[in-house]
Amino acid sequence: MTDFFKDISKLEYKPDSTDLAFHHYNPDEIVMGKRMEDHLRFAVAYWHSFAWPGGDPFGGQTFDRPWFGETLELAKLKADVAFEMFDLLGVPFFCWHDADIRPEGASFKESRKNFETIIDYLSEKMETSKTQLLWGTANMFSHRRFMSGAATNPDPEVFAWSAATVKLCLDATHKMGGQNYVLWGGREGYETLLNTDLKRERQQAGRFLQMVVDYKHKIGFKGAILVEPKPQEPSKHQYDYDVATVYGFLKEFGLEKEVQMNIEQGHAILAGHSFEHELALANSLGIFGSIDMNRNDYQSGWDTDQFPNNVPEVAIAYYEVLRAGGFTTGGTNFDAKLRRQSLDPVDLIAAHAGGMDVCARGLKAAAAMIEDGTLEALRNERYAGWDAQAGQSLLNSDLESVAALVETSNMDPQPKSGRQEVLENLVNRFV
Ligand code: XUL
Ligand code: CO
Repeated sequence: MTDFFKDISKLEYKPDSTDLAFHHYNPDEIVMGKRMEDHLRFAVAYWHSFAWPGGDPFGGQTFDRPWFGETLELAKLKADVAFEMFDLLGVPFFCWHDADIRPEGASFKESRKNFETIIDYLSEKMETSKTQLLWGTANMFSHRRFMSGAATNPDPEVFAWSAATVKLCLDATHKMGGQNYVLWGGREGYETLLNTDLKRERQQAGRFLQMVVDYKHKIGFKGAILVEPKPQEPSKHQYDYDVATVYGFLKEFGLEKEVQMNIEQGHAILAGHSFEHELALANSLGIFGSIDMNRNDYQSGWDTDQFPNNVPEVAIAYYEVLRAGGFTTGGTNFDAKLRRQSLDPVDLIAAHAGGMDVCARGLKAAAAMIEDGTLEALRNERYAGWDAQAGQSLLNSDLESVAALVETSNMDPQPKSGRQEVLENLVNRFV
């Protein structure tokens, strides 16, 4: 045991207490026939909670963690503290980037050896812990070698380095029994079109993703390959802009049956969408996978990665998750970080506990809306004409026949209310 969380004890569900506890998240509570824990499938993101030093564009490190530094010994201390936090929170999952968990070496080989040492260390911890791996991923955006992209880099050697990195991370994810592998291309995009061959870069990205999918099958990794869309930041423009753009990309390279989406709340907002829009679209395209839960500051326009605290927004998001049939390999990863003034160990615990409570409230509200059924009934009623014989035969007809039908049947369509305010009032009863 380290003494990092020395004054904090394991969190329990105590709805009426004012202690540091869960007030809404009750893992064993049954929601729509399933334990709440199995619905939400919470994961802690290693990078924000244990690797991020608290910097922003105007200031450097604010956190003073005893494990900061690039040695194997410190990486092990970081892992010890991480698993202590997982245990305090009782979370079923965590997620990592290679760079979060291991010290960078002087060469690829040295970094690989460091990585493998830490993967063994984490795997050992997982043997006696409830917390397992939701997904692994490669950080191919922080080191300067990736400044012009990873798979989309103008330099083929960076493409090769990136391929070697993903192979390593996919191997480790597979070995640890990870349930998914994520690709987020923070620098797979451009800063200026003036120096960018957009066509070539997209082809490189397509080939790269094909290689990842081929390798997944070769090693027998049964988890999902997930792409995480984001429109910009750090790049001015990112190729994986949003769900619709990524779907077009997957279709172009014949990968739409192989790859699903990891959808992040803050990224949806940056793309000018709502979280629920991205979730509903992915579901309708058959590519919904997992979520990164957080929230952006609606005024600043950055990806601020704050812990969620808006229950109505989260409820509508889980409503779409439930409509998609819930998570299979996916889960709720807190891709969220403390504010840089939140210096104390207790802030890390409170942030996650609060986020878990907000998600629990959202899930319960979403389940109540599904169980009530009025929303779905009203939606279905709106489209009832398409379920009737006349509507169905229109879809099997042709332009000329449909045109003739309009006159022969004296068609006279009557506008009907969309009932938006009624529906919003209805949702308000549940959140
Ligand atoms: C960055 C982001 C990443 C991915 C994993 O905005 O969301 O942390 O989730 O690389
Ligand atoms: Co994310």
